Amino acid sequence: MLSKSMTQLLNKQINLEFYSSNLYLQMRSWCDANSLVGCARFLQQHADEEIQHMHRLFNYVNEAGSMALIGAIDEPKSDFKNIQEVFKITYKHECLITKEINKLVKAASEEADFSTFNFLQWYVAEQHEEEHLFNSIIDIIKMIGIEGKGLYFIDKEIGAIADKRAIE
Ligand code: OFO
Repeated sequence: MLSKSMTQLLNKQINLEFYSSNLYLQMRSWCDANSLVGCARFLQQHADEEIQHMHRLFNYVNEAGSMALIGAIDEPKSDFKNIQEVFKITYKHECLITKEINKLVKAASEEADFSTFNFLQWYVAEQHEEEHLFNSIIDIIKMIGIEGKGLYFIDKEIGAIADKRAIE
């Protein structure tokens, strides 16, 4: 059985995962509008993953005897300077998610709610991967550069990352 405060915290995280999905979906739209098909593929894939993260939490809250609640979801940013800014924002956003997951883990530990503590370990591992993934994309963009044909090669590289992840 979840405590009232733990239920509220997990519901807040459900909302944040929804927001993450919408943010990446909106970025996908920006990439489509700017003919960056590889980046669009990657961001769509990531938007779908965030929905899976949301469902995992949603099911856990309901299975644990509480009720998952969907609140209002903030409107995501839709205008970006360039692809570098898009991925800088994704990295910053994932760092924020990590902080939120850590707060949840801390709260579960303080309440001695070991079921939730155990459930959250999947998110701890996932955040480590997410930060690494987005940080490595920022490095790729920096290395290739967005000038001239750079954008074409960046798009190809990021599309290839999406394709590789799709078959893993
Ligand atoms: Fe990209 O992170 Fe969800 O949890």
